[in-house]
Amino acid sequence: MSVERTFVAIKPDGVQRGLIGEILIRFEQKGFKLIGLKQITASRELAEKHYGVHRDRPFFSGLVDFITSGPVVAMVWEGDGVIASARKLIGATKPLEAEPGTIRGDLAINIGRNVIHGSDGVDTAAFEIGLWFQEAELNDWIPSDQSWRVEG
Ligand code: DAT
Ligand code: MG
Repeated sequence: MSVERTFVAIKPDGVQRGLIGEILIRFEQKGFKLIGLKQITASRELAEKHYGVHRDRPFFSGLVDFITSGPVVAMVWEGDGVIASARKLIGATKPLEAEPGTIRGDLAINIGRNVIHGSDGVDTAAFEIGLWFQEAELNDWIPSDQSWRVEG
């Protein structure tokens, strides 16, 4: 696997329900490296760009209403294969199909309130990181225990 970066966001329902710590700890304990973190209330313009691929879907305007309804916690995580791994930690889009042990499987019921977003590929990760973060908000750093997380 190669070292990648992915964009993850705790949606307004996750923030309102007090799940920020519960979600952060899963990525932290997995061993991924936190590169960027901020709380931000998205503008409609930002939300419409973020969910642009769904523009023609019937749920699009409701989705934009929801995602702009309050603060989200936006993050960039780095690590080997983090894009696919984060999607596994997050679980299936429909929470009732998400396995127990995943974030959505453990913490969500409704597809329209599924707590968290994660990029679904290399191109979307790059696009979403650039959309939500300025370069200066991203931190390159070496955790002091890095040698214990990766093969030597
Ligand atoms: P994911 O968030 O797992 O990448 P997606 O990209 O297909 O899923 O959809 C983006 C979000 O849109 C999803 O997290 C919740 C919402 N959504 C998707 N399909 C929906 C539907 N049929 N009805 C209502 N909301 C939906
Ligand atoms: Mg998606």
